[in-house]
Amino acid sequence: MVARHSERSSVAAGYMTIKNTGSTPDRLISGSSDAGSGFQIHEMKMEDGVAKMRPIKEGLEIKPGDTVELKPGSFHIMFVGLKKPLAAGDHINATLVFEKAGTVSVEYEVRAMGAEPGHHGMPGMKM
Ligand SMILES: [Cu+2]
Repeated sequence: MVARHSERSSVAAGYMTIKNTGSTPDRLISGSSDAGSGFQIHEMKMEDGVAKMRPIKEGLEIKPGDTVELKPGSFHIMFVGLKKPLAAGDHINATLVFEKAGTVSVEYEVRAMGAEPGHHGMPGMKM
């Protein structure tokens, strides 16, 4: 699990891979973290050549057997209202809330924005 931040920002983006090993669809509906007051599930899309992100109100569905990758330019977690600036190497404890699987605790390691692009060696999360 990796969270990225930019130096003067009060938000950070979280990336991870979620695998649904069950036989029914599940949905990431909310969550929380010890880094700040807000936890949002976002989607990034290109619109007229501009990257725009929006909160996914209905949650992020993961079909049985599917793997959903939260990554730059796509789905991500947005940590907002950060209590203090994050520094590379910091750890964020977060809780993901799934419709069926319930709450799952995860730990994020903070990396600077733009460092190590394209990390795909993240451990999958078993549900
Ligand atoms: Cu976002």
